[in-house]
Amino acid sequence: MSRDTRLDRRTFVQTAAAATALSSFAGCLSGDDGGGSDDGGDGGDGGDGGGDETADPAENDGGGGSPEFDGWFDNVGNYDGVADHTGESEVTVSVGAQGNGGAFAFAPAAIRVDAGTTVVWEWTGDGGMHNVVANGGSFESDLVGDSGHTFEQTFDSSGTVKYLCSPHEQMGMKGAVVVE
Ligand SMILES: [Cu+2]
Repeated sequence: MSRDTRLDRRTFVQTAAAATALSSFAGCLSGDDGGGSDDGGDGGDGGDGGGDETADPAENDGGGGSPEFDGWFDNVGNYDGVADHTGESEVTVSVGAQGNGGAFAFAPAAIRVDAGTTVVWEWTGDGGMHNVVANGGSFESDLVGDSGHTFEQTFDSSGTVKYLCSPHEQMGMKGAVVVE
């Protein structure tokens, strides 16, 4: 009786130990391989989805921030919205007004006018030599530094015209005319 019982227990223990060792061994192998590749796959998919979702709002925010100017005024210190000059046949913009670390500004930087309005840029004489150059080259003034010098342009078609001063563009001497 007792011998049989001992034998049965030893057999059981050995079998159980072997089974445990085997299943642990197999479990480790299958766990590492299966778990590793599954996690990698899921992580990759999640990364792709996150990237797409992040990119779309960024584009929307950029467009919504300044839809008319596409970041044109991002480095223009004296930009303060669009000055409404509709209803006027002639509008004057200062060239060499204070701003952007010296007399390196157009003022107002952005104006809204009716189609057919003549814009007259008038040099203050401050800040050295300036010019008025359309972004895209549709018009360009002389490069001068004289107080009282003027340059004019009549805007007949609606749309937004961006312009800059060549020597001081990088400092933020830029402007825009929004033609209704
Ligand atoms: Cu300038």
